[in-house]
Amino acid sequence: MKRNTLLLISLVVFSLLQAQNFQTEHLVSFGNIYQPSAMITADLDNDGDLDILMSKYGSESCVSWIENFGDGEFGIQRDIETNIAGITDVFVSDIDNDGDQDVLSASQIENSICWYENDGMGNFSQANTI
Ligand SMILES: [Ca+2]
Ligand SMILES: [Ca+2]
Repeated sequence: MKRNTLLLISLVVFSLLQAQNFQTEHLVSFGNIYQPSAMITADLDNDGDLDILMSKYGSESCVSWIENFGDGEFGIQRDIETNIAGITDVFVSDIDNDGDQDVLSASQIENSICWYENDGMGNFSQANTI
């Protein structure tokens, strides 16, 4: 009996998980996305919604963010860094403990880790090399 109950619970959970279908994909288009290397979401302008932070690795290596308008629509690509080659990863954290999300980047080619101070509205400082 106990085994049958566990089997029934497992089947119900499995059925519920199978019922979670994703709807149609939504393309976030903001121009050339050549050789993207990393992407995360974070509220970079403190308006309560998750924006997109991304990096590109190749000849157009950069760190950029795209504002989420909160209704499934996104703004234009805003560059944070365009002078460091080979950016392989991005991360966010409140590095200076002022309540907003600052951005970090890692470059495989330049063997560097940098952070960019956020003014709280999505405007970022020049690179601070760590
Ligand atoms: Ca936001
Ligand atoms: Ca901060």
